[in-house]
Amino acid sequence: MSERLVGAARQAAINGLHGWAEVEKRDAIQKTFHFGNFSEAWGFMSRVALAAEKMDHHPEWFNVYNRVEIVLSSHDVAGLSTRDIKLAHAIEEVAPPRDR
Ligand code: H2B
Repeated sequence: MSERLVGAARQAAINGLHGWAEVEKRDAIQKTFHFGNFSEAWGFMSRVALAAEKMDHHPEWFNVYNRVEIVLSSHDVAGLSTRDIKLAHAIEEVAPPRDR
């Protein structure tokens, strides 16, 4: 378990990510990914799921056809932690080029 990210460390961590934004009225970050079709979106979700299982840290997400919206937050600290930032970086590695 790691601690909630606050202050300058939090800002630096978010700034180090591409396209991730803070969620309004919630201590979490979000990003939406776009694909050519459902199959590509599902392939991406499968890769993210494997990474998440390895890290024992899991995304909240919503998929409709070719779009995947992901929210990252650490439930055990009720907010953003370094585990969310690590998972966000892992997600970027398997993200489609247009969203990187
Ligand atoms: N994922 C997220 N996003 N937050 C958590 O606090 C969390 C998790 N906890 N995945 C993990 C699993 C925990 O429940 C297990 C028991 O390690």
